[in-house]
Amino acid sequence: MYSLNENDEFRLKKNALNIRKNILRLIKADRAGHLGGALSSVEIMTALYFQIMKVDPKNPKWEQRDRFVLSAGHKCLALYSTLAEKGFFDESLLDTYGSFKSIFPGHPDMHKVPGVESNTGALGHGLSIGGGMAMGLRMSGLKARVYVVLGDGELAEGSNWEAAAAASHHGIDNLLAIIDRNGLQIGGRTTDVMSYEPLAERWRSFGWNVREVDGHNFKSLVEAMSAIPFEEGKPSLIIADTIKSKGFSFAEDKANYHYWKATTEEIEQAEKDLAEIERRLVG
Ligand SMILES: Cc1ncc(C[n+]2csc(CCOP(=O)(O)OP(=O)(O)O)c2C)c(N)n1
Ligand SMILES: [Mg+2]
Repeated sequence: MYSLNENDEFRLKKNALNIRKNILRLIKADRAGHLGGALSSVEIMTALYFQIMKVDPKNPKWEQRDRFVLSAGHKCLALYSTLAEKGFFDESLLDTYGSFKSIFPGHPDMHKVPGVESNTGALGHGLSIGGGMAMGLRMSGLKARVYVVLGDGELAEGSNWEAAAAASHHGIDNLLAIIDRNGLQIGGRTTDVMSYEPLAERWRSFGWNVREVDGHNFKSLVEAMSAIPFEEGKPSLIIADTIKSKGFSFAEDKANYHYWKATTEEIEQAEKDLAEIERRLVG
């Protein structure tokens, strides 16, 4: 079993802080964006890009790379911020977000942003895309893996369940799906709007091997992510329990920060919150 050492955990926490800073930088550029689901997925994205996935920022199309699909495409502020932190493009480009010639649309575009593997944004498609990629890699004899991040509200799209059945039927065990279970979707609690709980049992009944972890804890995330396939011949699923808008004190666990039109006061508070995280991390 893989265990994350303290140096690596510290390094990942610094990456996550920088990614949250990048998210705020994007928001400052356009004064608006999908905040909550981006912030809840930061540790998931950090663990993937800075500990688990084999990618080369200088050669984004490297054939043997692992693939990442952000099925919940509205979380793209987290993806752009992570790709910037990883070095896929210059961080200063983030300041163009929202302007006419920016390479960063409101949902990911593989033709514009280096490192983005698939266009997403219409919820419910990423798992089919990722499952197909994983099958293709297997057929080509490549050892690479595919990682797909889903939102918990997104599961209301029925196409996810077709993809889940297909991945199990085809025994796609180079596929890891991660559900960012922040408990909220666009208009309220996921369990009120459209509940798919109990999630773990449902996915197991679809033939997946499932683990539930604290989605803000690097030790738990990395331990689970590095153990795939959890079972040979089966697709793997991590249900990551998270807090929507994690890190911005005024917005945590509130549905109305799903999409944020930032006020000057809130931006100042977000800056203070990040400075406090930094103070606690590095003193
Ligand atoms: C097919 C489709 N229907 C509706 C939407 C509008 N929409 C964008 S985000 C969202 C809620 C998603 O909730 P969740 O998956 O839990 O995302 P998170 O909490 O991580 O932001 C909805 C309904 C969409 N993007 N695509
Ligand atoms: Mg959600």
